[in-house]
Parts: sequence; C-alpha cells; structure tokens
Amino acid sequence: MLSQVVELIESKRRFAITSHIRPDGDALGSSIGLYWLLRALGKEPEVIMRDPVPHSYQKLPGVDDVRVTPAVDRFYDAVFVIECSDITRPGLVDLDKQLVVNIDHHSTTALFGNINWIDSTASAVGEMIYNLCKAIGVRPTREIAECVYTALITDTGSFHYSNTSERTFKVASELVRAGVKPAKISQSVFGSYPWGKIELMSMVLATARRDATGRVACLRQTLDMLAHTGASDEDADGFVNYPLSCRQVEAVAFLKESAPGVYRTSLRSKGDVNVARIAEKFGGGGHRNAAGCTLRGTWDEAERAIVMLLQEAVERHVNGESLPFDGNDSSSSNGRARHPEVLA
Ligand SMILES: [Mn+2]
Repeated sequence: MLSQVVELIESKRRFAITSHIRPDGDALGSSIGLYWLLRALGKEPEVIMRDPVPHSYQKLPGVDDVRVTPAVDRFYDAVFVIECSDITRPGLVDLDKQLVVNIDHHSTTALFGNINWIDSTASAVGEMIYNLCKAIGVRPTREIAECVYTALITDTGSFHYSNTSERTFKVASELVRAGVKPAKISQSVFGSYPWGKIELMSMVLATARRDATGRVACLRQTLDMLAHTGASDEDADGFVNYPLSCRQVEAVAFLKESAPGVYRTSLRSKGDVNVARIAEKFGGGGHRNAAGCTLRGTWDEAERAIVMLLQEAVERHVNGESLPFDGNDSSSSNGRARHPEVLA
C-alpha cells in the first residue's frame, strides 16, 4: 500500500523502474514521472525497459535516460514494476531476484511484489504517481507533470473512457497549473505518426465489415500489409476504435495476423457488453470494454468464432429491443442473415 511505498522510498536510495513490454503512455508516463519524483528527492533512479520507447512518447522529458535492456543486470535497493499483471510482463530476466514494488490500477493484477500498491479507482497509474507526490511532499515539477499528464490522456482516451472521473479532471487541472500545456502534449503524443501508419490504416480500414445486425464489426490486418507499408505492429494501435465510432456498432474485433494462421486479436465494446469474458475463453483477458486474445485457424474460421461470441454478448444486452438499423445499406437487402458469413 501507499504508506509502505513512501517508507521504502524514504529509507532506500538506488531504484530501478520498469513496466510491461511494448510500453504505452501510462507505462512510460508513470515510470518516467516516478523517475523525476525520485530525482527530486535526491535518490538514484533508473528507468529500464525491455522494449524501446515508441515514437509517440519520444518527447517525454527524460526519455533519453531510459535504458533498454533484456535483464535486470545491476543491483538496486528496489525495483518498481508499473502496471503489470504479473512478474513476467516486463520481460526482464532476473527481476525476481530483486526487491519488487508492484504498482498497478488493475484489480486483476497478481500480488507478485514484496510490496503491492493497487488502486483500481485510479484512471491510470499516472494518477497514483501524482498521489505519491502528494504523500511524500514533493511539488510536481514540470517534468513530473508532463509525464503524469501523458499517462492520463492515453489511458483515458483523452478523457473519453468510463475510467475518467472527477478525480482525473482534478489531477489534470493541477498538472496544468504545474506547467503542462495540454495542446503541446496532445500534439507530441497523437501528432507524431509516421506515414507508414496512415498507409496501414487505409489498408486495414478497407477490410471493415459488419454483421447483418450492424452491431458487430470486424477488421483484419495481414502480414502482407505490414511488409507492404513498412509499418510496425505498434502503428496499428488505435485502429480498433474506428468502427466503434459508428452509432450502431456495439462490439469490434480486430484480427492481426502474427504468423500464418495465428491472429492477435483486440476486442472493444460499448457499455455493458463484456469483451473481457470473451477474451478469457481464448486464454486472453482485459477490461469489460477493452480486451485481447489470440485466435487460430483460417481467417474465416477465426473471424466466425469471435463474431459469434460478440453477437451473443451484444444480444444479451440489447434484450430484444432492436436498435435502429440503417435500411438503406445494401448489405441488408438480401435478408437479415443471423450468421457472420456476411462478414467474410
Ligand atoms: Mn494503465
């Protein structure tokens, strides 16, 4: 819990901070924010990650001090592990030989640390780092504020998602007072895409299909598309959200071919439609409205299996009360087929 974290920081000096592989905005913003907090206290912190920092986060203050390494190859008094569901998520060899502090805002996280500080009411771990600042008596510097603000806007989808609370806005407001320029941060996070991402997006969105009800949509990304555009896997981040911006669409599956016949799949939904339950059936997991899993088989088999489950989940929540369907759409003209063949 928080008091144990404060006590540990006050009594020790050499710290490492790490987070999960393929780090996102909360992973990096919270890790580097904590780094600046420890520096402000005169400690010796180091951020270590297995994977390099994606282009969206290259402008975070202190990003050049992040050390990319496959192992915890130095001795630290303690290692902070940020938003990881278990101790293997950082992908670092020998992490289990250190004193580990687990900091997360997912209620499903394993209590793998020597100290575990879990706050599932926080919109992002960044919000927790801000609370830690307060608890330990450090006024947020501009560096801390920019890092924490980046964590907030990425984990809340720019304050769009249901984890956005009154406290999120309160913290955001205090960060702006500490020197954050919101437009500048948004520009560096969301306006730094390589052209390959735009090309990949145009190919992936061209595969968009929906079922006969119009409520379940699907996207595909083939290995060929990556090869053709030179885009990286991380460039596909966010594509899954586009179909959900259509009024009728309640659930989306985005199948990304990672090897022939193997598809890393992102699931998204609105409201009470629970996609975490569906992901768990395929050995994956996540949150109610955002989850992931791996599917196998031919494209059509994989898509049919996941779409069927999404349709069931959507139907359970629609309760026979049909949403208005756009009757002008040509895909509905030959009958309201209940099966996802129309997606193929
Ligand atoms: Mn997070």
